[in-house]
Amino acid sequence: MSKFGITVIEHLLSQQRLHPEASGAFTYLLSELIVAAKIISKEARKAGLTNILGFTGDTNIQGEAVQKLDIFAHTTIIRRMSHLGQLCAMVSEESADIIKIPDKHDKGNYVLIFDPLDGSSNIDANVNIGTIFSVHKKISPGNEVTSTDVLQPGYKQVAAGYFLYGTSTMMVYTTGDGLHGFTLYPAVGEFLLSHPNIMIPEKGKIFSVNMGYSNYWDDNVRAVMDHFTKKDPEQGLPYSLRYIGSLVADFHRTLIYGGIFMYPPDRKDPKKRHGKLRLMCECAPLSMLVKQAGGMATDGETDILDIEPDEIHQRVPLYIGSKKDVETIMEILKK
Ligand code: FBP
Repeated sequence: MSKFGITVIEHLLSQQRLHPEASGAFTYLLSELIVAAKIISKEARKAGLTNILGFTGDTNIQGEAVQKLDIFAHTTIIRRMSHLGQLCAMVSEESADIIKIPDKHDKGNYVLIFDPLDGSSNIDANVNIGTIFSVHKKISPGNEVTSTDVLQPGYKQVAAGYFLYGTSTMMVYTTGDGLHGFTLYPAVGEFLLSHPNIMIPEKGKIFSVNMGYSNYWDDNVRAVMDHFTKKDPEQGLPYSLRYIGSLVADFHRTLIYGGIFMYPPDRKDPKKRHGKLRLMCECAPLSMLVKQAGGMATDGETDILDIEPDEIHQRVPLYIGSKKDVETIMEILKK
């Protein structure tokens, strides 16, 4: 039977066999996260028909108005993952602090970090949205979880991925052995392998950024945009501009077609002086994925995976995508 079409669980088990020391705990953890994503996908698909569109009226730790589907996704993941006995803690974009595992449940050696619903500003307009996740191993001794277990640099992730709720529902993940994409086959309710060993083109033709902030950028950032919009057919310039405004969707397109996605720092909002996107639940997991696909990710100076987090909701600038395009950006930003 061809490789196409195996289920994600079969794939996880084949990945597990690559690690004879593996206990199966990680496979169990991801298989439950997949169930949570199927529930979120089902709810998102009928969003226009049920009372799940719009805002809850609350504001989250980021100062953003919370969408009903945000909270549905957040509570669904916590409910499914808390009782597994594989986690010692969780971090959600929607929670101010580390989410401890209730005492009534067994605890494990993994930390799950997630953005339950990325692109929430697009929910009501029926535009692609997603869930992003990152998994770390507990490093401190004893049962109690400490901030050192959570505040780990991206290169220490044992797995990362996202679910994309779009024309089809997809799962893209890595455990460090290549990057693989699966498509949910609604008729059987299974994620089937559709994109094995994803590799991003070395150089692209598309750049993705919210040009609406250009008046708030530093000159070196504007120089980057001048580069991608200048007329130079020999260099394949100008690039085409695409921007959905859902990180998962913009990243997925960049992964498949190549090119570059950027969220530079800007002076429009003091909170975004260091960019808008969250290091731990958005930038680090996507950076692990793009690296597995032969691409690169930087904050303009440092590889995103080498940044030591100071706090769980830390924001960083993000330049992610095809290797040659990221290298070009770092050259320009250095000037
Ligand atoms: P959340 O929806 O998880 O808060 O993510 C932030 C986000 O919506 C990203 O998905 C997207 O890339 C970015 O913000 C869009 O920001 P802006 O509207 O400033 O361009």
